[in-house]
Amino acid sequence: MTATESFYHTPSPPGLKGIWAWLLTQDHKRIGLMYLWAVGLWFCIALCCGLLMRVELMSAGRTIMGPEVYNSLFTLHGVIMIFLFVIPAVPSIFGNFFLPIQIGADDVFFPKLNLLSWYLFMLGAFLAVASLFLGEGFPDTGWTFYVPFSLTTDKNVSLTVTAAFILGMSSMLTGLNFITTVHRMRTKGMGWMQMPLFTWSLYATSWVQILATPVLSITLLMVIFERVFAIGLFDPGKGGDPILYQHLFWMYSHPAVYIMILPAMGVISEIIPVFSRKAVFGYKGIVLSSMGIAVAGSLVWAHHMYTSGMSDVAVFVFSLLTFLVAIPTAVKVFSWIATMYKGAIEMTPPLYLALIFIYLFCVGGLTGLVLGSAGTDIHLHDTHFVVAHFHFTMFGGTGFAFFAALHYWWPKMFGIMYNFKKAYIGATLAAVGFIFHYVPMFILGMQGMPRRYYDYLPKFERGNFLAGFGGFLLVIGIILMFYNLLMSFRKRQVAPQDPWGGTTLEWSVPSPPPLHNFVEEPKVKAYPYDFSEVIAQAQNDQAHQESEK
Ligand code: HEM
Ligand SMILES: [Cu+2]
Repeated sequence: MTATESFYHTPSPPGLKGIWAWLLTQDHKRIGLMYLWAVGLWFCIALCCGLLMRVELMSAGRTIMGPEVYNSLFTLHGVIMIFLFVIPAVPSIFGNFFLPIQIGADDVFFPKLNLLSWYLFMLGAFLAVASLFLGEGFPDTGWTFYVPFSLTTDKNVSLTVTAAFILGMSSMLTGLNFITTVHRMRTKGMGWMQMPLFTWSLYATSWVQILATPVLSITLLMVIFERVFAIGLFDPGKGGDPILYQHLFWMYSHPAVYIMILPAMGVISEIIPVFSRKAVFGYKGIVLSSMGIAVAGSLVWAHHMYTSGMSDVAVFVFSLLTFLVAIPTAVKVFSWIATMYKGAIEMTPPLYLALIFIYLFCVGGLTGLVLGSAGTDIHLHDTHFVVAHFHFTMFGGTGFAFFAALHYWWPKMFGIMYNFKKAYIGATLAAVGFIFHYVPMFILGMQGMPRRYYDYLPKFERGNFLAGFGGFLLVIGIILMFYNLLMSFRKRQVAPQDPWGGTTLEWSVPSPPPLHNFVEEPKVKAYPYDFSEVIAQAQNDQAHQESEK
């Protein structure tokens, strides 16, 4: 143990005990952990919904549930996965915990606002689930709440939409907090180009959060107004336009995929240099590409609407812009690969998960180009190809980056180490299951199996059976990974301050960190990924061992 008490032992505000020391805390690390447990719980629930749907689809016709239940599960799965897992997971958990430490600060700029964000998140989550049991039953619109169906269905759409509205507020406040923290709280001597890449990615994400989320909030309010007052915003009979809804919805929801993926890319940009013992290749390139993705990614929303009857010119322009986003994305992938090239690679579970991320995310990204080009999209729109594509990017991407981040920062957050062998087995099983689960869906989609359908033609049965089988492998792998991490609480194998040889500031503080993060003034390196000391230390240790032999 270190002489300084960890933040587990010193609550903020002081004097609070037990559960209140957590529920009223203003410490960014405790709030990060509170998000961890909440988000983890939601993820498991949504995972179960997904698996149940997949079981239903394993054979044609009715298998374990009726179509109504399927539609509800389907909406529940989408809403939870998007609004309660992939959007908040990395920024709210790891961003809250590590952003202040990485820039040498005590806390975020607005600690109380941070706590409020957590409460809004919990309130939104609670309302989303409550709408399942209130009214006529859970909405069956899918997470996109498309009009006109969302206006006419007698299910409890208004409440779910309100929940999404509140979740949006939570997300905006977190973004605002991070931007202010980065601008105002960087420790003395840390210039913009000395900031770790994870912090940079969160900074870019935060701008998207505060600029795009209001669009969604207004759109959702419009849906509520339509449902309650029928003023005709979207109803052509009253001079409204249903396509307007799609534009407004995707003006948020496409940028939202960058809210999901940018922090994930930030995690990978931390992990790759550490385990290659090499300065990240093209630091500035990664920084600029984060900002580039944030800007370009906000201009491509209508690629979700090629088949909705836009003009050909609009289709052409949005297709072109969509392809432009691929450039900054590819810059990142090439930088990661170039960082590993001729590096002293040390294989560990976080690096292994990061490599799985790169592979799955590339498949997701490249199939995104297939959908981004209008010609092929006409054929593939609303087929299972789309389902495979977005699970590859969101689950293979953000999901696996989340697992990687958990394994990378676990020793720092809890001060304990987990079992490597079990982590590898879990990760491998999850990755193999993932491929068996989603690759068949690409093929099914190309053959014409629609998405969001309860039943399908008998000729699609084999592919769906395989996908269901892969789904089980995937879920077993994930359970194993989580189980292994949780078991580390039982074994309590103490983790050192810097188990991986990391160079960013979080590795210069005790594991777990003390309340005020830094015991002494943090020393800022001229360049955040300078491994010369770590390598020299390792060589020293080795020489020492050999002289002792
Ligand atoms: C990070 C993980 C995941 C995310 C972010 C995610 C997200 C989503 C989203 C947004 C939808 C679309 C819902 C809609 O259109 O309303 C969806 C559909 C679906 N998901 Fe997931 N999901 C994840 C994991 C899983 C897993 C593990 C399974 C199965 C074991 C699964 C099975 C399904 C199924 C069967 C559908 C319906 C597909 C359709 O017909 O369009 N998902 N998911
Ligand atoms: Cu999009």
